[in-house]
Amino acid sequence: MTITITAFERSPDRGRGLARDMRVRWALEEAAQPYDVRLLSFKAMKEPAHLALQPFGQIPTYEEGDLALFESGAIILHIAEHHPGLLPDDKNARARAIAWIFAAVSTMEPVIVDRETARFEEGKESWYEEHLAHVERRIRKRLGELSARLGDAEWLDGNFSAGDLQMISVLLRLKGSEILRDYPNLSAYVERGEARTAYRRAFAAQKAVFLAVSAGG
Ligand SMILES: N[C@@H](CCC(=O)N[C@@H](CS)C(=O)NCC(=O)O)C(=O)O
Repeated sequence: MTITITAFERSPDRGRGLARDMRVRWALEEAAQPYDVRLLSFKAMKEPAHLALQPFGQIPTYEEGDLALFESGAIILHIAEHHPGLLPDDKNARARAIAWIFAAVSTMEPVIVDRETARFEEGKESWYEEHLAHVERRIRKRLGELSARLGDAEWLDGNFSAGDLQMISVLLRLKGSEILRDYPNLSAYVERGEARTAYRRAFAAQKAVFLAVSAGG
């Protein structure tokens, strides 16, 4: 059955791999599943046809036969549950890997995204710098906790799993910032994720969309 995902026609991150279709592409590459991509303009994302798939008018979505899914965490869990390689066979280890998918999107991502929201929406306010200091303190708290848990391990819990995939995807939003550099084990963890063949294939596919659109003007 053909898998179709949605992605930005013109990604605001200019092909830096931050748009959330990247996680889904990465999971599909890890699972060696071919997929089609439907590119959407910002206008199309808010129209009824897409809202029927994604009630918040966002990407990514995932369609396969009569299944339509939204939320990157749910999509990644679905892919991981239906293809080998992204979740351990042992029941308890599997449950823990799933917990890391949730930790990435519900504990780590909100504080990290807050920093981007503050920059875009409040960057010109007189109180922005002070506010940013609070936002960054909250990020550092979570990074410190995650760093302590990861320690010297290669991945969060045994072998690479969908939990690592989602966590690294979230941490990548801090790539290049000194906040992440202050946690060398987390920086190295992110780099290990980026070095995976599946990640590189997914990144190249997403970047190709940006390059094609740029070349077309
Ligand atoms: N929690 C959602 C977030 C989806 C999301 O924020 N998508 C962004 C792109 S990465 C988007 O579509 N932004 C455009 C908008 O919200 O209008 C998920 O993980 O799938």
